[in-house]
Amino acid sequence: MRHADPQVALRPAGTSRFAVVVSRFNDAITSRLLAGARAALLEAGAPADNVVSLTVPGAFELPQAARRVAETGRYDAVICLGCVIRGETPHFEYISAAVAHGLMEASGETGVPVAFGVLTTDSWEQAEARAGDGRDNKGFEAAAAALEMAELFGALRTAAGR
Ligand code: INI
Repeated sequence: MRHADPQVALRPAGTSRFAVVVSRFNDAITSRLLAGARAALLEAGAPADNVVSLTVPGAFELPQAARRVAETGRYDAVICLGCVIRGETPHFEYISAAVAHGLMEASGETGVPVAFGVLTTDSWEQAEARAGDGRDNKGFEAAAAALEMAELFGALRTAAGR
């Protein structure tokens, strides 16, 4: 099943700054998501100095870090990357739900867009399939969403005279 339209152009990064928060748990997958996110930001013209990446132990820690990063006011969007696999933990439902809700809250409470690049799959194979080289890499998709949201929020600030 395809989720991304590879024909859709990335929004230009402009002068926006991005923080990528990456979970170390299932690093073989999340490092691939980070590569996808970096590829998207690079393709969108983001200078290397405008992209920082930070690591956290597991997906559960992503919302905590995303919130603190957003609160610094230094970033126009935060991209969160992680991988939770159902077969590997009885905590799957708890972690997945906590991460999804937590990232939404972090965005809502800070006013900074937070992109959800967290795989929640039934198997390692499904995770690998979403972390490949193409534009349907979930990290690439999350970065594409962050680019669009950073641009949108910037336009809204300008319209509001801020
Ligand atoms: N964290 C993940 O990112 N993915 C997982 O699949 C996972 N499993 O399987 O448990 C996982 N657990 C760690 C969790 O995110 C926290 O780091 C840990 O509970 C400490 O707070």
